[in-house]
Amino acid sequence: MTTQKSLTVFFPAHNEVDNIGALVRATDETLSNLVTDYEIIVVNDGSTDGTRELLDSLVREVPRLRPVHHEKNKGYGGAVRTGFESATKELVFFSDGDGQFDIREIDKFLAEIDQYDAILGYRIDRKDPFHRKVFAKCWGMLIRILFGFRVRDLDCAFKMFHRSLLEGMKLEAEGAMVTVNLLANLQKKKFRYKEIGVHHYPRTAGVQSGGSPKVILRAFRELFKLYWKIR
Ligand SMILES: Nc1nc2c(ncn2[C@@H]2O[C@H](COP(=O)(O)OP(=O)(O)O)[C@@H](O)[C@H]2O)c(=O)[nH]1
Ligand SMILES: [Mg+2]
Repeated sequence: MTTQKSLTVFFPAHNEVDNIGALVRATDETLSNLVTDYEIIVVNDGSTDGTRELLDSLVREVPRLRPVHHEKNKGYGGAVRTGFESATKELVFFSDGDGQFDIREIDKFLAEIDQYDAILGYRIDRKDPFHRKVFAKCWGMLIRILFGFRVRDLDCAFKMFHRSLLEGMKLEAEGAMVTVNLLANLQKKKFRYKEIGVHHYPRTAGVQSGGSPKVILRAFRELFKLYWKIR
């Protein structure tokens, strides 16, 4: 059923040439059956694998696609910020550009968003290496201790917000810490949210970087930098 909602969907993407085309097409097909007004933004974060060229040519086939390019790689947080800043519709949703989620599950989020400020996904059965799941548990506990809030799956890249909620919000994290930055800010505003389970699939192409030492170290650096500012 199509609703009158207006929706921006965005995906951060760094070197996702083998994933992003199928994801954009699936998103366009899904949204065309769900909402009357939408845009699909892909934030290409300085990819060097042809993601940029692919997106620029895909616009002819998917006119609702709006690629936004970073000349240089900024990191996940920088790309998420660009996504929020580029969004123009009333609702904003983001997921990953690697195809590890099923975009069709967005229908459950659209059905509930009118009653909440945000809908946050959690991965029902996370398809990641064991050490990543252990790390995520510890990270979640640390955030709970430092910031006093707990969500079921902090880094689940399947979240929807009313854009009005985000206006004027400053996100400073350049890395994976951006999710905590965002949720801590919203927590201060006492936002009302619901958590909904979504399925998660193994990566079938491209390289996973979410658990790399570089990403983890940066998250810790930004955690301590931001702790005093955002708690
Ligand atoms: N903007 C940006 N996105 C990245 C970067 N590294 C990974 N990504 C994107 O972030 C998403 C999640 O990355 P991934 O490596 O799969 O992490 P994981 O799912 O947490 O293991 C994917 O859409 C990637 O394309 C980066 O340096 N910058
Ligand atoms: Mg991934």
